[in-house]
Amino acid sequence: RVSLCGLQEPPCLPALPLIGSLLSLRSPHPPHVLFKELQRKYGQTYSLMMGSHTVIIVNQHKDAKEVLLKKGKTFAGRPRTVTTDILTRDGKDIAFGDYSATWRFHRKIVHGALCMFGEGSASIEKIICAEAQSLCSVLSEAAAAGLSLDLSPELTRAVTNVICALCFNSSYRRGDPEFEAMLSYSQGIVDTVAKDSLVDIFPWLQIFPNADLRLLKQCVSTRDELLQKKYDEHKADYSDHVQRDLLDALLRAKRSAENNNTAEVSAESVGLSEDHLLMTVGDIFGAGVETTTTVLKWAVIYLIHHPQMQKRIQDELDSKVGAGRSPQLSDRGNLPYLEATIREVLRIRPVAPLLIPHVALTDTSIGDFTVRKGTRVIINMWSLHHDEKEWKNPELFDPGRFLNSDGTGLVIPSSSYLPFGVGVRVCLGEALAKMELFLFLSWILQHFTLSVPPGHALPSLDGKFGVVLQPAKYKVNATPRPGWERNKCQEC
Ligand code: HEM
Ligand code: PLO
Repeated sequence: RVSLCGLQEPPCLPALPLIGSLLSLRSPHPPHVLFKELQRKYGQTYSLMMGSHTVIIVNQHKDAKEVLLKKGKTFAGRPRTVTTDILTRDGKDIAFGDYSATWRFHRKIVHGALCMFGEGSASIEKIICAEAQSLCSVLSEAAAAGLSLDLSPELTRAVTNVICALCFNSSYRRGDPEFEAMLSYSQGIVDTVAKDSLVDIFPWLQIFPNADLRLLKQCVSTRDELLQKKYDEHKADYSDHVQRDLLDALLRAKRSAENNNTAEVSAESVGLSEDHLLMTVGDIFGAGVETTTTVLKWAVIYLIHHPQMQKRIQDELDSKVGAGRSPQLSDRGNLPYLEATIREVLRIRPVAPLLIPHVALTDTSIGDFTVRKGTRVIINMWSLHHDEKEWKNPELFDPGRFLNSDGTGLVIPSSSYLPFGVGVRVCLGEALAKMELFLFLSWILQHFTLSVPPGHALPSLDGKFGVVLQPAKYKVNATPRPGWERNKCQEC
């Protein structure tokens, strides 16, 4: 079909009334893999119908950059869906909230609060290193007892405590019941939210009993209790003179809007209602926990699969940091192989393989295709990161592709690499996540060699598709490296 301006509509998968293209989407593969495959039949950019919504799938970096960067504001909208509305009280958060003055204001407050932790006694670096140290002592205890470990709860606790410090100025000890409750509700949310499940395609299905929706509502209500408790505590000891964390920064913005309250400008109308504050801090807490933990779990899996790469990182650590001190952020430039490994993990297993859907806010175009206002656009990061024209053997884990020819410096070998997105909706936690990945991995590998427990198969490289691409459970042995046996580690 040719539109008025002469541009064509993108090729569309077969669609039926009501169910849209659902029949063409039946596949044993997860959506990101299926959408990559469908390029062969429909080309790099094509559309499909989800119920009554037109969705364009973008599989190639040139079109992706047009959407995210060149026309970033035009495509900055987010769709309203049944599950994300439950999670975010109808889009009153940053990630799933539509493009608006409220969204921009909340991004600014979060950005400011994260920057506040750049320096000083409570600096992010110090907080992360304290957690890395506590993580290493748990691994050390397990090693001394000859135990294999599911690293997931300990990695999650370490990452959670970093974001807890930034959001709530608090932390969790091992076995804390509130932490255990958080682990369980958050997994329930990851398993059920924003998967383009049937209810999101057919909102009227909500009237029928639906196990996923029931689980989501239950998990969201547990999360809400936790957020409300933190909110009430902060409100009770709030002072205009000290800003301890993100929640204080949000409360300060609310107070200042209330003090300037006029008939037209209330805290409510500029998006500083209690709901908005809770949803913003809920986003940062949720994103802060699930994304970084998932990348660390993938990194450990790939290190176990490739012991020679682990050894190379350890050699680099031994020669550039040595045994007399712990790694710090200023070592980042001196440990290129570790950095290259982190980049490769983010390429081969992107945290959010389909990002969060974008929405066209006006009639516009992508490449030679016309796009109508309201169209949903899915950027398939999986296709970008596994594009055979851009990456040699894309399925192969090879940190070396991010190094220059003599292995001493870092490069980005292709423009088809956007692990944190780009443009107005770019990830708000990119800098924090990179610091955490670097420090946690360097501390772990300075102290331990990770391997699969005897008699166990290597952990699976298949991810479970959801709002984040999670690996399956696995166990590891963390063997202290020579010189880092128990006594020495307790000293550090
Ligand atoms: C959005 C990746 C960690 C907060 C995103 C997006 C991606 C992404 C791909 C979507 C961009 C889009 O829709 O165009 C990652 C990766 C992480 C990570 C790979 C870890 C390695 C974090 C952390 C935080 C965070 C630690 C919190 C401090 C957010 C928020 C958004 C977002 C709030 C929504 C932005 C918006 O819609 O305006 N992230 N993220 N992320 N991320 Fe991250
Ligand atoms: C993770 C489960 C939490 O309980 C709630 C939550 C909040 C924000 C979401 C996050 C979940 C998943 C990862 C998301 C993040 C906002 C931005 C981030 C979607 C659902 C990414 C990678 O885009």
